[in-house]
Amino acid sequence: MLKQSQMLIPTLREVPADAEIASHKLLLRAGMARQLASGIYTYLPLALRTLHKIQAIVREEMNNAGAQELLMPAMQPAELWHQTGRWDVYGPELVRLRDRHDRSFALGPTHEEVITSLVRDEINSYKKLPINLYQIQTKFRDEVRPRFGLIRCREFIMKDAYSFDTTQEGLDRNFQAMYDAYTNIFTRVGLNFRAVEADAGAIGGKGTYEFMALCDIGEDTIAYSEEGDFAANLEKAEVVYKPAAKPAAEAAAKEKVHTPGSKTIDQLVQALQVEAKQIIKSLIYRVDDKLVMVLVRGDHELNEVKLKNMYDATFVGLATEADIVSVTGVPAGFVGPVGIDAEKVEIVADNFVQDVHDGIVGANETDYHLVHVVPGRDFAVSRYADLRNITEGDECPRTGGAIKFARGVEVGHVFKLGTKYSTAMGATFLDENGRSQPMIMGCYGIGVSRTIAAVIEQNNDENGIIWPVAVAPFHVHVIPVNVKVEEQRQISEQVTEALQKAGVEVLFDDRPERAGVKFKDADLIGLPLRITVSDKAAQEGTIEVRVRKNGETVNVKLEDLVSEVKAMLARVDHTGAALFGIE
Ligand code: 9G3
Repeated sequence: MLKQSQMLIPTLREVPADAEIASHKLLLRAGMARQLASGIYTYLPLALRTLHKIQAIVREEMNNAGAQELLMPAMQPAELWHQTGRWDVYGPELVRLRDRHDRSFALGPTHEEVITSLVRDEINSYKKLPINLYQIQTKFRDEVRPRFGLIRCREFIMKDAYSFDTTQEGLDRNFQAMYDAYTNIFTRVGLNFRAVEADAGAIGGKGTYEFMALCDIGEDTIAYSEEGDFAANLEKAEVVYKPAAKPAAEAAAKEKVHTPGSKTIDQLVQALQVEAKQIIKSLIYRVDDKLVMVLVRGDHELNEVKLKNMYDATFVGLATEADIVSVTGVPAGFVGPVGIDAEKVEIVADNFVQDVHDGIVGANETDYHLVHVVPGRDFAVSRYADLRNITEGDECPRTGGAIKFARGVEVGHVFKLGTKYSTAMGATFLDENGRSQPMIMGCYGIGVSRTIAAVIEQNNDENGIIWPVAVAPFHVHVIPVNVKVEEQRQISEQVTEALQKAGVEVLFDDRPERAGVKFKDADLIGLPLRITVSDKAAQEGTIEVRVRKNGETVNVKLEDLVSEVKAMLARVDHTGAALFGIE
C-alpha cells in the first residue's frame, strides 16, 4: 500500500474565491478534486476511493432489489431523440456533436431513449418482464451556470435505472423496491435525507419522490413534518384547509378609504393599522391565453405550480401592467375583485380567503381601497382551491404535526414514467392473449458524484471534513510525530500492517513534515480515526487514538490496538457500526 509521501493528495491552505460552499472548498483543500474547466472535475485518488465506496453500496442495494447492471454508451444517435421528439425540446443544455460522417449525436444527459430502444429490440414477450436495468455512468448536461463544485457539474456520474413492467401494479412494485433501495443506500452512506413527495395534487398517486440531502446550501425548500415521515417540495406541498367558524355578526357595509401610495401589503398594514391576514391580495395572472384574478390572503404566498395544475395549463405568469389596467382600470397595487366583470376575467381564490370576514381589497381606483369587504357578499369567487405555499407552522397534511422548512440538495429521484417512452419508441410486449401492449416504465436516478459533495456538506467543521466511516477514503490515519525517529517509524509501519491485515484501511503519513502540519492535514482530510505514534510508543507501549468526529482521545496499549480501533470505528457513527459492529 502506498504511503502518503508517495500519494497525490495536494492539500491547500487557501482556495479560489469562486469556491463558495464548504464542500467545494474542502474538495479542493483536502486534495480530493481539481477543476479542469467550469463544471468539469478530476477526481484525485482520495475522492475516487470515496466514489468507489458509494458506488459499491449503490450496486449492492440495486442488485438486492433485483436490478441488473449494464453499461450504455455516452454517444447517442440523434435519431433516438427524434423518435421521442426530445431532440428539439432541449436547448443548449444537450451536448450535441457530429461524427466524421457528419451524423448527429448527443452526449447522454440521461438514457431513456437508449434503454428503451435496447429493450424494444431485445424483449417482446410478457414472459421476459418485469426487468430492471441500471448503469453507473458519466452524464453530460451543459448547465448554463455550473456551481458549488461537484453539486452542479456539466459532466457528472449518475446511477440511472429503468424498469419495464406489463402492469401498473408491476410498476408500483418496482417503484417501491427502488424507494426502499434508495432509503438503504442513503442511510448506509450516512446522509441525513428525506424522501420528498414531488407530485402536486397526485396525493396517493405517488408519481415521484425526490431524495433530498438536508443542507442549507440546497436550492430546494422542503416542507416536512416533525412527526412521521411526511416531506414535500415547497411548490408541491398541499395545505390542509378547515373552514373557520363564521363570525357572530356580519361586517358593516363595505366602505371606500383613501390610501394614497399604499401599494404593498406592508404599506397598507401601516396605513390602516390592520393585520396582513385581513387583506386580500388580488393578483392578475395570464394562464395560457386567458387572464385570471387570483385572490390570496395578505400573509400568504401564491403557489404558481398549484395554479398551473388547477388549470392544467402549459403557461402561467403574472399579467403585464397593460393587461392589469385593461381588466381593472388601475395599475397593480389598487386592484380588487369588487365590481370586476366575471365575463372578462375569472376570479379564483385560495381556500383561506373565504374566512376573511372583514377584509380589505383594492378599490380598482388609484389610491383607494375598500374595507369591511366580505367574500360572497361583496364579490363572487368562481372557484376556491389550495393555491398557496405551505408555511412553517401549518398543519402537516399527513400527521397533523407542525410543518417545518429545510433546504436540500436532490441526490436521488424516482419516477413513474408510464408508457411515454415505450409508446414513442414502440417498446411493446405480447401479453398472454397475444395482444401487443406498451411496456410500463419507471426510471430511477442517483447523483453519485453529487452525493460525495452532499456528504461533505453535512459532515465538516472549521478544520475540515468529518467522513462517515462507510465512505471515508481510508478508515485510519497513522502519523508518527517524528518520522526520523527510527522506533516511531518502525512502530508506525507495524501498526499499519497489523490494521491492514485486520481489514482496516490505513493512510500512513510518512512525510518528513512537522507534527503540526501533519495534524492539520489529517483534520482536513477527515478520516474517522487518527493514530499518533510518539516516543511513548517505544517507552510505554501505548499510542494515542483520536476520533475526528468528536475529538475523543484514548491511549491504547499496542497489543490491544487492532481490536480497540475496530471497536472505535464501530462506535463513531451508524455507518461504522454497520461495517465494524458485527464481530
Ligand atoms: C436532457 C437534458 C437534461 C435533462 C434531461 C434530458 C433532466 C432529462 C430528467 C431525467 C429523468 C430521469 C433517468 C434517471 C433519473 C432522472 N435533465 N432530465 O430527461 F436532454 Cl440536456 O433525467 N432520467
